[in-house]
Parts: sequence; structure tokens; C-alpha cells
Amino acid sequence: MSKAPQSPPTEPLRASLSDADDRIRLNHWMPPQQGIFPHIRIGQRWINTLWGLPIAAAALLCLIALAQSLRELHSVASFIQSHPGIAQSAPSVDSGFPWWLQLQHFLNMFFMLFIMRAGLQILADHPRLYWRRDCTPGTDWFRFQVPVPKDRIWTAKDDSVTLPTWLGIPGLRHTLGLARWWHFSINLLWLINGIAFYALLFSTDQWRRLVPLTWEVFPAALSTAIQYASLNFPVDEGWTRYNGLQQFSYFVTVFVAAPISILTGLMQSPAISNALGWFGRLLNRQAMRSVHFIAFTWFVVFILAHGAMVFITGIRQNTNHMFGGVNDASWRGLPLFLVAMAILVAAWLIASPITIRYARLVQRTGAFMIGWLMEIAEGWDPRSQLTKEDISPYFWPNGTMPNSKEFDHLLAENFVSYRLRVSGLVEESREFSLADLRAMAKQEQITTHFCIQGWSGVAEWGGVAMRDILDLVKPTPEARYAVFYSLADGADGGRYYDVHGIGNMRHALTILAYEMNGAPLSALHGAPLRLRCENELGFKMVKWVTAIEFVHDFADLGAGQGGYNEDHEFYGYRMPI
Ligand SMILES: Nc1nc2c(c(=O)[nH]1)N[C@H]1C(S)=C(S)[C@@H](COP(=O)(O)O)O[C@H]1N2
Ligand SMILES: [Mo]
Repeated sequence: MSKAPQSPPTEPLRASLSDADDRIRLNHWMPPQQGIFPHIRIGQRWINTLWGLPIAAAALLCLIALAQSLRELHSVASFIQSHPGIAQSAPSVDSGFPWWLQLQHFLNMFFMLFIMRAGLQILADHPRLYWRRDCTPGTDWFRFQVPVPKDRIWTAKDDSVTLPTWLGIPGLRHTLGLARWWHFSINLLWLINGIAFYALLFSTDQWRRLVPLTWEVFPAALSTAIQYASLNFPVDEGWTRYNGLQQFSYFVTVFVAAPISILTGLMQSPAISNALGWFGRLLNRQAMRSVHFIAFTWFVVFILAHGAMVFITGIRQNTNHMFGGVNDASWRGLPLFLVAMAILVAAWLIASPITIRYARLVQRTGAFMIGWLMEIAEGWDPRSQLTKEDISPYFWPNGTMPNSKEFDHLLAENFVSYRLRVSGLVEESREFSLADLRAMAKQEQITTHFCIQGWSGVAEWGGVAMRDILDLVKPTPEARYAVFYSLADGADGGRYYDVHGIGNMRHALTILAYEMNGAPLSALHGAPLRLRCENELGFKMVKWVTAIEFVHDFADLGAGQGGYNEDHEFYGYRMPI
């Protein structure tokens, strides 16, 4: 903290904050927990998607037999004759495969690898998908976790599952803090590459490869599909024109799946979803998460099919096109393709180990790359008030419960001796009893809670607006942050705390809540007092708040990252997205 004029006494709870490692140490980390193979719910039945493998294999064999017999039919033969595969109306491309196309193709492949792995890691932190905004157990349509146990408190963190380090980034369990830095930072690079790709496509003749100009693409795609399935492939003219099936699948990938992924990703954020008002309410976070995942499966299927076709339809010619930029019988492309693959495999292998070893560096780099976006988004005003009908029947509990004599005592006496201390860089330090707070103006709001892990829930919150507290204690001009101290420790020992920019404390929907859904706040959800700050993710909303301290800087608190999860789990101190 820089020297304040007359250094005020600091909050005594500072001493109970703990330092944290700059890397993941397995003996300090959440114990592993295996999930189950992904299941899909159809009606009341949960079906293991592993069945998809033999079914797909059988379907493929049937498809081959079907396509071969179809081609013996006169009508099909003449259909293929009139629609050989490449739409007649498709104009040809004269510029071959220019260097920028090859480079962007490689970068795209490289970035997607990290984005998809990190995305899976994020999903593994709440391994269930829903369509409705509430995440009531049993309403999920997809999961790789067992049903929610009913005989005990089962927090969202309990629900997270381990991913192998070769699959997720960085693998392990509940590492989404680090995975999000990868996901968002590489997304930014992928987006820049994508925008440059669009621009170059349309400023050259290359767009003609991908954009079908007439409906003829559909019969052409059907014809190509029958020819491939019969294992008697159509003539390849890929240097100048793609066939209908290529054109259709590339178009969907580039112009449908990619934009949908970006939009559905952004709309899972509290700041963006809330700022969009009715639109964010309609396309709720869980629906967006589900569509985001469906787009991901499209990419997986596309990559597998596209990769297989590259090999099956002539690896030498195909790599000459996309990695060599030539259309001849040379061996120019293949070695370059192998080099590209080696780079990819090496990056694949080191991504998780370096993330585990240099976790703090990954956090800092991520904050450097996309922290500015987080800063902007935090300023947006939440415009998403919901109605009583929207209140979720179930609200996941999360975090580490208080486990102290002090809290047990407070709970037993119904918090009569509870005092909220507000101190630090303020003109008037104050203590508030629960009765004092209840006597102040009450603000009620019905909002969606967005947990970083992926679940959401709607509740009505009642409490005191933070701006009213600010008006009473009057933070000095040096005060830049508000630190919230909890009565509870965090999972790795040391007190739970979190830091907010003071601007965020003046937001219309930032309150200290003592009521949830019209009843006094339960111990599980943060009694006697919890923070609600609707443009941020759930972990920023400290439960069981006991003290608020206004400070100039937070570098000397805990491990200096601006909060318990920021210190111990490598989250960002601003996470409105
Ligand atoms: N003291 C404390 N506050 C906490 C946590 C915690 O572990 N300790 N978890 C946070 C997280 S990650 C979330 S999502 C919300 C969960 O609030 P809920 O239990 O009411 O759903 O509380 C936040 N506040
Ligand atoms: Mo959370």
C-alpha cells in the first residue's frame, strides 16, 4: 500500500489471510474425482454415448453397402452424371493456395487445439448441460457425472471432475481458472486470425471456394456424399473448386459454427448477458452453454472427418495444396505438413505441464492479454431484472462453509452479537449490527447468479445497497478498492476474502444481502450477510461477510492477487466475463 496521509489502523483479519503457491501442488489441490462417460438424456432415460461408437461403425458399413447398391440404380447413376459433385455454377479460383491461406489454416488449427482442450476443462468443472436458466438437478440433458447426491450437501465444487492432463488444459480437477486464461487469450488470437481470414477471403477470389452461389450445392453435396460412401470417389479439382460436400461443410464451419461459438461463449458472461437485457434473458446462459457445446461437437466431428479425408483422398496432393502451395506431383507439401504436425504435437504435450508448473505466469499472461476486456465489461450496467416466476426451484450451494466456534455461536444466537466492521481508508469507520442494516433502506432484486464453474440460478435478494454504506463511511480519495472478509476460511486454509474496484461498489445492483427469496439468508447461502454484485461471477460475492476494508492497493493482502480464488486458484480479480 502506498503511504496514505495518516495511515489508518488496518483490518485485524488481514493476519488471517494466507499466502499461496505460484504453481499447482497436487498435495494441496482438490483430490481427484473421476466422472463417468458422457451420457445423454432422452426422456427419462440416460444413455451412454459410448453406444455411439458401435452404432456409428455399423451405420458407416450400412451406408457403404447402401451407397454401392444405390449407384447401380439407373436413376442414381444419371443423377450423379448430371450432378458430378462440383456445382456447375461454382466459379473457379485462379489463385491456388496462397501463402496467407496456408499460414492462416495452420494458425487456425493450432489455436483450435488449445481452445477446445481448455473449453473441455471448463466444462469439466460443472459437467452437466441444461436448456433452462436454473440448473435444477435432473433437468440436465447431458452429463459426465453421476446424479446429484440427495443425502448430503453437494456443492458445485464437489461436482467437478478430473480430466487427464493430455486432454484438458491443464487437466486435473477444478483447474478452470487456468483453463479460462488459455481459452480466452487464445480465442483473442483465433478471432484476429479469423477476421484477417474473412478480410483476405473477400478481397481475393478465395471466397468462391467456400460460399455456394446457388442451391445446386445441395444436389452436388448429396452426389458427392453418395460417391464417397460408395468408396468410388469423385474427381478432385480442389486446386480450383471444392465439391458440394466440401463447400457445404466448410461453409458451415467457417460462417456458422465459428460465429455461433463466439456469440454463445460471450453470452455466458454475467456482464454481457445482463447488459443485453431481454435478449440475455431469452437466450439464457445454460441454453448458450448447450449451443456452445453443440458447436464444439461439430468442430470435433469436422476435424476428424476432414483429417481422415485429407489422408484418404490423396495425402500427397492435399498437403501439396495446403502446405506446399503447389498443384503438382512433387513431395513439397508432405514434409511441411509433418513439421506442422510435430509443432502441434509438441505444443500439445507441453501445454499442461507448463501450466501446472508456471500457473501464476499463465494467470498474469492471461490477465495481460484480456484483462482490458474484463475491465471494460465490468463497467456495463446490469439491465436484467427478472420476475418472481423466474426464481429457480433449486440454487446450487458453493464454496467452503464456515467451520469455527465463532460462527457456530453467531448462528446459535441468531446473529444478535454480529457486527459488520467497515474501516480502512474512510472518513468514519463504522460497525453495523444486523438490526442496524435492516433499519436502513432495503433494496430488492431478482437476478441470475453466474458461477465461474458454469451453473446459474435465479433468486430474489434483499439487503442494503453498497452505495448507502459508502455514503455513511465516506471512503477517502485514496481508497480504490473494497476488501470483503468472510467468517469462513477458503478450501486451502486462510481466510476467504475478495477485492472489488470501488466503482463497482456504486453499481445500482451491488448490495449486501441479508434475505434470499423473501426469507432470512440461510447459513448455506451466506448468513448473516453476503455480497451481491450482479456484473461479476459468483466467486466475487463473498458469503458470511464480517468486515469490509477500503484500501489503496491489494498487493500486500494474501498472495496479492485480489482475492482467495485469485490467490489459490489463479482466477482474475475482475471476472465479469
Ligand atoms: N466465504 C466464501 N464466500 C463465497 C465462496 C466461498 O467459498 N467462501 N464461494 C463463492 C462462489 S465460487 C460462489 S459461486 C458463490 C455461491 O453462492 P451460493 O452458495 O449462495 O450459491 O459464493 C461465493 N462466495
Ligand atoms: Mo462459483
